[in-house]
Order: sequence, then C-alpha cells, then structure tokens
Amino acid sequence: MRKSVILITGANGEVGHGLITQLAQQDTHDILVLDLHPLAPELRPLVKRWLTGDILDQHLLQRLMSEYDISMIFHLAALLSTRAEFTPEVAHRVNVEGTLNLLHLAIEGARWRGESVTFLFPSSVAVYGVPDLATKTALPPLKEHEYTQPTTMYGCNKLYCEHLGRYYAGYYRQLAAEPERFGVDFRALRFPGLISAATLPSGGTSDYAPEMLHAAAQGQPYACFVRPDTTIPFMAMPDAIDALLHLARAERGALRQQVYNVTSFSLSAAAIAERVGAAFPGAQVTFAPDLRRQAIVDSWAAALDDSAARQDWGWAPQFQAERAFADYLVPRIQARYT
Ligand code: AKB
Repeated sequence: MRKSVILITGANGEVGHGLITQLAQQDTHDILVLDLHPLAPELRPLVKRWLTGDILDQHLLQRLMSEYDISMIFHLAALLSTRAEFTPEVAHRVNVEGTLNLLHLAIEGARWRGESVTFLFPSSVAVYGVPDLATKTALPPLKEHEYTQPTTMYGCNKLYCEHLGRYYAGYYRQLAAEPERFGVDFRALRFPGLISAATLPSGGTSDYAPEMLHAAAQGQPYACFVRPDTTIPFMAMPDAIDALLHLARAERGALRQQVYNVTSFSLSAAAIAERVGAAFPGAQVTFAPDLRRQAIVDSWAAALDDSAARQDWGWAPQFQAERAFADYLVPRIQARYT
C-alpha cells in the first residue's frame, strides 16, 4: 500500500520552515518534502522523508507518485521577483513548468486515489502592475481581478499559474469522452511581502523590510534600495502560515473563487525604518534607491483588498503592524542574534 502524505516543495524556503513546524505540531499527516538543497537539519526530525531534487525532474515526480498517496500539495518552490529578472527563462521553467509538473502529479494522483488532491499555491502581490505612481497612490486596496498586468517575469509566472490551477481544477481535458471524475482542488493565496523573524528571504524585491530589521538587530548598517515613501502590503510569517493552513482546511463549498488576496498591513519604507529605529536604537538605516528595483515595487499594489477571503473562509490576520513588530518580529529577531 502507498503511504498517505502531504507533499511540500521548496521546503527549505522561508514559508517552508514555518509550515513544516506547524504541520508537524498538528500531527495529522506524514510530511514528504522536496527541495533543491538538503533539508535544514532542525526540520529533518519533523518530516517523514526529505528528498533533494528538482521539480523539473519528471522521473523523480513519477517515483514519488508510485511510492506515496499524496493527498495535499503545498507547492512553495519558486524563483522570486528580483532573481527571476536575471534569468527570466530559467525563472519561467522553474515557476511555470515546475508548477505544471506538480499539477500533473496532482491530477494523476487524484485518479489513483479516487479523490481530489488539494493543491495550495502561494501567489503574490507581484501579479499586480499599476501603470504609474500617481495611479498607485490614488487607488483603493486592489481586488483580485484589478490591475493584473505584471511587469516582472515572476509576476507573469504567478498570474499564469493561477490560471493553470483554475484550468486543472475545472476544465482539464474538457473534450475527452470521459471527463475527469477526481481532479485538483486548487487554492491560491496572493501574499504581500512576508517578514519572518526566523529566516531571511533571498531574491525578492520586498526583501528591504526584513533585511532592514535583521541588519539592525546585528548592529549592521543598511542601505534601503527603495525610496522612503515606497508603500506595499506586508505580513508577518506566522499569519502567512496560518492563512495557508486555514485555506487548506476550508470547506470546498464555501470557496467562491480559486485565488484569494490576503494582507495584514501596508507601511512605507520610512515607517518601517522608524519602527526599526525605535526597537534597535543603534540602527543605521539609509536610503539608496536602486531605480530598477524601485520601479518593480512601484508597480505593485499599495494595499490589497482581502474581503473575499474574510467572507468565504474567515480569514483575519493576528498580527497588524503594531503587534507584528512588538510581539513577534522585534523580540524574536533580538533573541536570534543574542
Ligand atoms: C518578492 O519580492 O519577490 C516576493 C513577493 C512579493 O512575492 N517577496
């Protein structure tokens, strides 16, 4: 008999760390993880099995399917927005072809198990593309369907994968004589910039917020690569994990859409620097905007409308700005470096 598991790709990343810890605490399923790099040693006791491998390796994915009954997939592996601009074609392969491979694994798995496979996909504020700063400043929080003309490869990849997920969930091989009886239950979250106390991001364009905090806690100077007035939405990592788990548990019938915005607070880079300065009095934050990264962040929504998530599955963040800094980020980051 194959063993029933939850599969997590990109498990070594920032979200993977928190997700594995939470899922292991819940202790309802065995966890199988896949990452390009060996799983962080502290996470290894929490999982059933960890594999070092590539989501583009079809043989490896087939092997996983032959060995395991995968009931749910958290597909976290991706190349983030800054890194993707250096190698757009590689980003497309990892972000789009990788996701396609996982969706295929899910639909084949569903056929075998005679039940749908739940597919959790973290999308991003990067799917938005507002035309200019004046428009951005004047706009109310954006709904899921508004201003989705991304300017980055990563944003295009995430937006397209949202559509792929919708296709696999509702229209896969729609002209076949026998329709798919069991498919993919695709659920996507559009995250804002995430800030974790436990890990540092790499390759993103919202990274200035966590970088500022972690540098200050270590007594290092930090030159912020965006202007002080730059504003985008953010979320503390525990809320991001909570949102993923909450959406995974939601009743299918309650979900009116496949893709949901979630957000916690929108702050300018200056306001973040102010909070960092208050928490770490020796902090040396300066501003040295990189005009090209600046243009990327300027094209993202200043705030997200997450009312659909609140209505359909009861989403509510625990950490607004004040609490995120006072109760989570500052004490945990302080502890990390002392
Ligand atoms: C990035 O900056 O690429 C990510 C994101 C906003 O999705 N953090």
